[in-house]
Amino acid sequence: MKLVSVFLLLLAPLLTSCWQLLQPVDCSAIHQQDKSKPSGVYTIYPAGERSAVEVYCDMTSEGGRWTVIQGRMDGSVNFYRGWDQYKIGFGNPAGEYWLGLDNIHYLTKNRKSELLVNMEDFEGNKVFARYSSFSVGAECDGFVLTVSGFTDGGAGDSLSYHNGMKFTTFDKDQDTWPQNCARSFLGAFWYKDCHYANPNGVYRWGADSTIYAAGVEWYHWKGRDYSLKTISMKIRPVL
Ligand SMILES: [Ca+2]
Repeated sequence: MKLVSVFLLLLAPLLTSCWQLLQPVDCSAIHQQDKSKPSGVYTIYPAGERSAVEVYCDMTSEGGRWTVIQGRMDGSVNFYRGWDQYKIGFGNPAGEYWLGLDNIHYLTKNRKSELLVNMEDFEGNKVFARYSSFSVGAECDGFVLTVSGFTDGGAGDSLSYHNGMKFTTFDKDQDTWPQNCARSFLGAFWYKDCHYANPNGVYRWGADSTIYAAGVEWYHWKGRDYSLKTISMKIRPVL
């Protein structure tokens, strides 16, 4: 009996490293294991062995290793959802989805992470915005966004304005505006008073001013009434 215990103890570090190989925490870990892995849908474990979740890994943009936390591309998924949905995540990792605030928190809480936001308009123009530091706090503090270190890839900086804000959904108002920004701009985000970026807004097909500033927007690139064709937010640990 004793011998078995000692044996297991000796084995423990080996088992732990095996689990890390079998249960990668993010797309960066998958890339580190095998640098030939292509972009696509993979299972990651942001918070231990019971936290399996499917995500899209971008293994090519700007050196790859990116875990996609948010993606819009065709309007196939309804993003006008409440707090519980934004907390746990929703959608399809092969298409449009939101990874979930809990998962984003786990992925960024103990590791310095960077953020890349890729976007495209309906004319085929592609730009990006990059931030050298990105993290999301715990639910008990309102999932506060911390973002800094902007680099311009043609998109302009529409996210630094949201730094330090809590997350707001139509059923949980944590913005600084008298009304609820999520209800007025039909999305869910780290709204302030209210937004320069509305990536979770209503999917529309390009220029559309039917409802002011409610589209999938990145103000510093396309203004208030242009809804983007695609936008994806992706993170990776800074090595
Ligand atoms: Ca408010």
